[in-house]
Amino acid sequence: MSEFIDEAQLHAKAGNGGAGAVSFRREAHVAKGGPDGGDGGNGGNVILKASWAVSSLLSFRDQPFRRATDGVHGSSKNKFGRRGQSTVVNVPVGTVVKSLDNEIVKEFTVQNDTWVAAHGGRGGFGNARFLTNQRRAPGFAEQGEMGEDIWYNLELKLMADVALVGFPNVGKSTLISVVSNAKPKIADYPFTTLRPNLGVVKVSDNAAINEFVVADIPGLIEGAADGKGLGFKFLRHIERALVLVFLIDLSLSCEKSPEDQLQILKEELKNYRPELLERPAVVVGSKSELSPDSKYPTKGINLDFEISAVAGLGINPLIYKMADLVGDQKNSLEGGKITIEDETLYKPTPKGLKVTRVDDDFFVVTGKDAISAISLSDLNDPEALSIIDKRLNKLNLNKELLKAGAQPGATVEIGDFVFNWEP
Ligand SMILES: Nc1nc2c(ncn2[C@@H]2O[C@H](COP(=O)(O)OP(=O)(O)OP(=O)(O)O)[C@@H](O)[C@H]2O)c(=O)[nH]1
Ligand SMILES: [Mg+2]
Repeated sequence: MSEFIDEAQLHAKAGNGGAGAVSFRREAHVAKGGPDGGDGGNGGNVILKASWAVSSLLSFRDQPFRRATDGVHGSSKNKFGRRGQSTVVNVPVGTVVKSLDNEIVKEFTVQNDTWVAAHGGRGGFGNARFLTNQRRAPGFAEQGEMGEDIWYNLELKLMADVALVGFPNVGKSTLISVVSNAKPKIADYPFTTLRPNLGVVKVSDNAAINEFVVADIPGLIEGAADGKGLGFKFLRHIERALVLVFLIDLSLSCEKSPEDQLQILKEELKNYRPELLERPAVVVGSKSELSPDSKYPTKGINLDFEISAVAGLGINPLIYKMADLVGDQKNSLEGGKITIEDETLYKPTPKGLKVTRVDDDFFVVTGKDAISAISLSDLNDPEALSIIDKRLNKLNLNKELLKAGAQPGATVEIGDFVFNWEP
């Protein structure tokens, strides 16, 4: 069913790091005690986790924004700020995560696989961290880092969890239209449906899974396995489904008795692939309101459910049964592994430092590490400046500026911090 691609966007915003505190111990006999400003807490991450509980990207289409909470600022007496809470977001197994320029950054192929979509910002150091023998009273602290704020494209090859199997005109499309978001064509003649329709069925939170995908497939007729009607082309879609629902027309005007319908359907599946009959299956009678007596003798078969999609009868118990069976099947899949053929290319977010030459004597420095290096609370404090200087040296700023063609005296901008460069 590779033609069914579910697409959505994710906007992941991780928590910001809390700022470090500037504080000094209060002591009765000293004007200013030693520095005791605590560190800020780290921001929470936005984490994606593959789960069988979800089958589609529908929830992201409803609302793409997922965020984690900020770290708390540090405070006096060396108190650390609490770290922000991470948010774990379930995505279907099989989800492919792409950057906005459509490069694959992550594929979820295994149940419970986790990946950080947006990293929380690091909490800033409090002024107590900057105490040295020479620097007895640091009057500055570090700002918290901003949490990552990233948009992604999500893609999923939708695979049916449940396939509706039945003769033409028994009400398959009507059923999917009442249980899911699918809006297929419905009409009172056979072969209305020419291509499979997929719909996502949402179930309430206390079920084993939150949602599952149902496929409404063109009707099967006798001889389908040998290529009669439309059925053969679509039998392969049934192969991938975890659970089968045999839909049997109970209306008295139906040409074939319920018994014949079920027998022929099973025979066709068997001729196509005998293993299909071992798949968990539910036998459902449709158009029940047209079958006057529910014990009508010609039914001749054991029905698990009787429903009327038009009158809305018996639908919920069927939904829960399908959800249970799908949940069981997913749990029993070994390691929850499915195969995805596309190549994985893992691209971590660029860190470090980058120098861009704007003109002969103006250079802009970007990069996560460069921004962190200058994120001290007081950029006028000479001691803070010497720390920044050391950090930028470590990142090889001088070398990079030289490479970019900077001359001594050039103006260099890093975030809000602008200075004249003296190597
Ligand atoms: N009375 C009654 N009619 C129903 C019910 N469910 C479906 N129908 C009608 O049966 C006809 C066929 O319904 P579809 O849902 O198109 O049937 P289908 O199985 O998808 O048919 P194909 O796509 O041709 O295979 C339509 O006229 C529906 O309105 C029901 O519960 N009661
Ligand atoms: Mg149909």
